[in-house]
Amino acid sequence: MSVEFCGLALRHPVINGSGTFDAIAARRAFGEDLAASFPFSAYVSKTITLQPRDGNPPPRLWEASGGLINSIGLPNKGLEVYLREDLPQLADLLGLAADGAAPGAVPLITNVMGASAEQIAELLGACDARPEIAAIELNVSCPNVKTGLDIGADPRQLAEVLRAVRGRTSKPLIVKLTPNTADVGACALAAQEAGADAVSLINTLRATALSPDGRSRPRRPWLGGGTGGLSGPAIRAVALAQVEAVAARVAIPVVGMGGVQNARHAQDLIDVGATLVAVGTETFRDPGVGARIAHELQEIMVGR
Ligand code: RRO
Repeated sequence: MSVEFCGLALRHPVINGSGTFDAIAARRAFGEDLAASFPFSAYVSKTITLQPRDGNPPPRLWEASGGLINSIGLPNKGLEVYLREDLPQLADLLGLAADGAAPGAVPLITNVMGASAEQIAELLGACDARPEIAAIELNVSCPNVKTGLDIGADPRQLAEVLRAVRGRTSKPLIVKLTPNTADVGACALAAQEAGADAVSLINTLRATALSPDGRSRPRRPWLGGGTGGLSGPAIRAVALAQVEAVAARVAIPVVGMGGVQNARHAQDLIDVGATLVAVGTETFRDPGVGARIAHELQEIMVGR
């Protein structure tokens, strides 16, 4: 079940989707058992920005048919506090030595997002200096401050930004693609050509929900942030199609995700070319789902 990913030796191919599993909060809730048998083979942090952010006003969640619309809005403590306060706790929880060495430990992948190449360069440079961080995942679903368009939705803009920042880190760089684009394969190829070591997908699909009070006119958006992103089983078939399209276009490893609830769903993503599978929304229902899926995947592989 072990798998090599961007130079990292992972125990199995199941990791978490960024923003869906807060390991520090989970340790408080579930105790030391979590550290003793961490459910994922690598841990992906929630998205960190340069400055602290409060996130969107409530409501932030809408339960859709077979899925969840979130409009969380990137609440986080900002880079400085993440590095000072969260990183030591994560290193302890994941079993990382002070120099980042991780024999038997769970490698840490820090997810970052910036609204310009300058911001992203600063985030990458700061993460590069920390041995606890094994790899960096760059979330490119953020609107460009100048154009207002998502950086990752346009292959040319994505390549331009990546070329400008790539030199700021020698750690593996995973680009988390947005599914809200005309040609996700072209975006993945642009990322590869601009120096990405891997791509991950899919992030959530742009979605909205109207207030259930049908009498209000005009009908109001339910989510405090206006629109949100759809995740969960409702997007699984879209994820499978996009992961297949991307894996056919690039030579770098692909992390597939979107609506994975069991090993069959994970195996589907692997069969269309994913090296790793990430589990997101399902972890809200079952925080131990990563270990369960890894175990079930092993049974499928033995039976093949
Ligand atoms: O914080 C969010 O609202 C959020 C982010 Br950064 C993301 O990448 N995907 C998502 O569904 N929500």
